[in-house]
Amino acid sequence: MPVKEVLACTAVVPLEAQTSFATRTVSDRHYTLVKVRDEQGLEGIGFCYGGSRAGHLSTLAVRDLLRHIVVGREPQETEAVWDTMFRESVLQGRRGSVMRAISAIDIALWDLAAKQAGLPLYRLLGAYHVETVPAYASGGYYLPGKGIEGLVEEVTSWVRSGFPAVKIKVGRLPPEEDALRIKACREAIGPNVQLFLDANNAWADAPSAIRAVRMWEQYDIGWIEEPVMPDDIEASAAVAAALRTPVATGEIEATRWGFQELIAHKAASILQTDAAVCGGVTEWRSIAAMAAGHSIPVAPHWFADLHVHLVASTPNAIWVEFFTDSKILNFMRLLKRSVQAVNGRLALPVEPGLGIELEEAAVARYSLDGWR
Ligand code: SMN
Ligand code: MG
Repeated sequence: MPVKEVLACTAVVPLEAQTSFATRTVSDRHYTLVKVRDEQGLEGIGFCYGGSRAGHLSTLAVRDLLRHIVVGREPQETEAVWDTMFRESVLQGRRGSVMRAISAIDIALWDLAAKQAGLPLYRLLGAYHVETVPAYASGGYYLPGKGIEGLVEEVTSWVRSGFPAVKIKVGRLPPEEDALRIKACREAIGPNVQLFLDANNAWADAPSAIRAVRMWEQYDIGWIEEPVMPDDIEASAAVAAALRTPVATGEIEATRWGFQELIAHKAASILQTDAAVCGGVTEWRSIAAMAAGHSIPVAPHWFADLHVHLVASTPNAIWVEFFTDSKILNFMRLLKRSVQAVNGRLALPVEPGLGIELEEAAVARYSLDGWR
């Protein structure tokens, strides 16, 4: 059943409180939403994150650059549609906002294909996990007045609800001060819960990153995430070679060619490929398979409602990243329901497709210029 209509919308969703990580302070989040509708009115939903300014760049790419390629195609023709979208946008795109737009369309096509098949997406892709998938709890942001006490409260609440691993932000403070936050977390969660650290590209060079992380290694760190800028592949490799702590990266990286570079340079031990950034479900699966051939695990970035399906259908995918706090990651405010944690794992949806439904009233409230 071919696609009759493709619509896109920009939603600008304010945060209840300003929140910070190493390199930014954020007060609202922009999302591009995509609907692909077939001739019977069945709808696939796709989405991507557009940061906190000009999120409509991806929406514009869907409407003016890519839509004409999708209309009239069957949603099962994901490889062909992807290839055409990539080739046709090669001057404007290849990564960034245009690749996020390609990702959102590809996600919507997979959602529709799975709905047409009457299967949850992970079952259409090939289930590896059933019922639940492994997840870690993520957050640990810098908020005004939060302090070490607030941080400890946050991570211990995750451990109490059963998560076997937790992640906090680092790199905004001098390493000696972050050391106090990390030490407090390790003491609070005990020796048997993994502790991941996310630096969000905090350091300008490898020596600064190595110096900071060495100070923290005594607290048994599961990984250090994005120590340097995404294109500083050699610096990431230098950090990875120097530290006992594994390096995880890739949440802003795109396409098989981008990830091939990371792998070839041994820049990371864990790839955090985000299907809403890298080129959609189609490209995510190519990247995960390439990583598997190098014995590299994948731990996709955020968007748990999407990545539960990809982790559930990929043997070398090890975690879904789960945010418990919608004050910080507010995408779930646009949804009727969101994936649920059960004893520290995530329950796989039973509905056909991704199993998500938009809360249209919320979308309308936050929309910049409606569905067009
Ligand atoms: C993050 C960045 C942007 C959106 C959500 C989450 C963060 C993470 O880098 O990996 O937790
Ligand atoms: Mg991150």
